[in-house]
Amino acid sequence: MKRLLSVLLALLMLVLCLPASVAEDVPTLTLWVPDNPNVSDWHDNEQTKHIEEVLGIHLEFVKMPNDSKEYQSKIDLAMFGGGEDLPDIIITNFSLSLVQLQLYAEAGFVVDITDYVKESTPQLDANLADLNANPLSKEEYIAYLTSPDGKIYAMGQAGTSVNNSVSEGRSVVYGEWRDAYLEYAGLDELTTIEQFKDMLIYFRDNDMNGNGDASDEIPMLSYKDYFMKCLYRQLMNPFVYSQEHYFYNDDGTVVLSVTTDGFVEGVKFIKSLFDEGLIPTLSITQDQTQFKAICTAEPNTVGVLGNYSSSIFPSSDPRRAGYFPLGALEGPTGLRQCAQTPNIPGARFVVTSKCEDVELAIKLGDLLSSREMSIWSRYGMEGVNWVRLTGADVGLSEYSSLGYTGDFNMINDIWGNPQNTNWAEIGPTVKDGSDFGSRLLFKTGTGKYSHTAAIGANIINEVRFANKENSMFGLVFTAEEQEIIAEYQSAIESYIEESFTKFVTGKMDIDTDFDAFVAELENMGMNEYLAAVQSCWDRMH
Ligand SMILES: [Ca+2]
Repeated sequence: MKRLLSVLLALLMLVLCLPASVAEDVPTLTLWVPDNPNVSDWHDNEQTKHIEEVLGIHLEFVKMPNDSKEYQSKIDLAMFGGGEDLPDIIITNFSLSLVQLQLYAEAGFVVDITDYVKESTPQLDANLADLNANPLSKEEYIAYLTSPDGKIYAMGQAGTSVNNSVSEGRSVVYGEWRDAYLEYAGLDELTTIEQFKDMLIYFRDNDMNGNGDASDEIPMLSYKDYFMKCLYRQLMNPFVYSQEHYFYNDDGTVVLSVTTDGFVEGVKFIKSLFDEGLIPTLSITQDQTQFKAICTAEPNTVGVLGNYSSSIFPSSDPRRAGYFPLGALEGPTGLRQCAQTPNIPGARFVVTSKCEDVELAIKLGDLLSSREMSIWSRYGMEGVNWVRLTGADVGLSEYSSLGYTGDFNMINDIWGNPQNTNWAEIGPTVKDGSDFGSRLLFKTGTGKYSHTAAIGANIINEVRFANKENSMFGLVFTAEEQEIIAEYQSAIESYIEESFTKFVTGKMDIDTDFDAFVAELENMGMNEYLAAVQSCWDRMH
């Protein structure tokens, strides 16, 4: 009897216990995620467990294709197929189109989260307020994620490194040769475009590499892929603001920089470099393989690389760490500027009409956008994957010229490998170029041949001259505007590139052919093109 009682008691306890765990009624959110090979198991994942514990929720995952095109078509199918198959939340490893999101919302399957994003994201707000080198304000975060109808349908991922934000408009100079010139010229640093030209002449006329031949030095060299970026923007910005797509904001009016007097002056200056043999025309025609072969040969022959870095050198070659950004050079009218791409967030987190608790979904998006989760999602866990360094352990930072020290070190780097520690930066995260990843410790020996440490040593002379007033980035075009952009943009840009190379090599004359050049741009639809950019700009600002 006593035994029966104990069995009954045990059964009763089991019955009482069973519903107890189910009856806890843990809210569940279902997420679509890409089947990324580096996230071994979305359920059995340290970051998932942490999130579930912090928010008191359960997360269910449905794996979608890791390939962005395939993932996008799954989303399209579900959105335009009645929405039955949708999860509560979609997170992606690519940026969704803000115009497309608006269409999904108009079809009734994506939730307008404007008010939530503006007012109910304390962790995101704290993280944004903490960004340094390439900051992103809450106002900018909102503007860059707002669809053309004025509503927000997604939370975003922002993480442009400070290096990537300026690298496309940069040329780098060989430090040893630059220093020899500065000493010869009695200068502390290179400031003006005239000093720059004088330096190239010095490289041309002297046996810089010490091989007994004063004629084998190439003062500046580029290649076709980066000629209109690294070389053009570096040398044109002292004359007129130059960024991608050649347009700029002139106090609310969109202007094509190549139609200005500044462009004419810039062309004349750059042409003088070609005329004096300071830049070989090979820079316009050769590909990266040829460029690399010339630059990496021994002894060194190239002074200035029209390239974003010296990463073309192997890590065993000291020259990899020997090239430094020129920094913004001052033009004849005192202009000293460069273009810096802002830290633009891409849409990576969408709440669908299937979600019954939008507030909870936003809490998840907000938590993922926190500093702690953004670091976790990229670098893993403190003490397990990375450590903070103090005292004598603190080393050289990648961004030493921005005042940062190497106070962070990876001890078990999981990035790019199958693991179950983090979400591999899928979904909304917010970082900037001054953050952990850029503050890696370069230990003696490895740092010696790091091209990024060399960049960081002079990047201050780029970012402190970033022109934000004239810059135009993060444009969100409507479908109609996009159609116009697609029709004209690439043809106009090809014509600009072709004409610029003709101007600087003497095949066209900037004095006599400039008017015809502008007239041809007009023939090509420049005004209609600029009107589309203007209409987008006006809506966004
Ligand atoms: Ca020589």
